Amino acid sequence: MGSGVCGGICRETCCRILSAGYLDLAEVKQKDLSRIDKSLEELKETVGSICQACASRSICQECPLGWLLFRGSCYKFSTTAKDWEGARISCAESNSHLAIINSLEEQYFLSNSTNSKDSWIGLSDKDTEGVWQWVDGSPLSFSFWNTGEPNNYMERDEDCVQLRYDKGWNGEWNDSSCKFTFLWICEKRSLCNLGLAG
Ligand SMILES: [Ca+2]
Ligand SMILES: [Ca+2]
Ligand SMILES: [Ca+2]
Repeated sequence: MGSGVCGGICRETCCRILSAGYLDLAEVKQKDLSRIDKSLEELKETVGSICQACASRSICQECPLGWLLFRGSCYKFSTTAKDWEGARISCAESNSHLAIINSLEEQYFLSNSTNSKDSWIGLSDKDTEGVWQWVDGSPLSFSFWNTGEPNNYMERDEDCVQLRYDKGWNGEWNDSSCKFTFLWICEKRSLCNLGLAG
């Protein structure tokens, strides 16, 4: 508080004004700080309870109503039959895709959940005969063909894959004509597992 700040005001008055101002500011700052502290505490509590809820999985509905949860994916089993392309479109309309089966666990879960009804999955060789591709463009790594499949049976053009159940089959894969109508299985990522592969 040199003469530059105090200008023409006498030094004592200037000091009083300045220190009063400083005290006011300090008080405001203290109030703000405690308000920020309080907000911070509340935020910590909120984050804590969100984390707890996440851990106990109660924070969000993992799958929409009517979808079954298995290892980070939600599955819907249709109740009507369509050809493969119709089934593919139906899944897309509910923001999902025809089931992509990546493991034996997923195969068993799905084949046990269809009520033994033949069901389309998202595998076809309709683009290039003999090159099997999932609907997301990924190539075939895991497979569960029945013995002798895929076979383009009776030299028919069998380009789409179903889980089959008649005549002693138990959900093994069969290439079938894409024009036949079957039930189908849609898959999408669970809401609580957005980071996991679908
Ligand atoms: Ca899958
Ligand atoms: Ca074929
Ligand atoms: Ca076949």
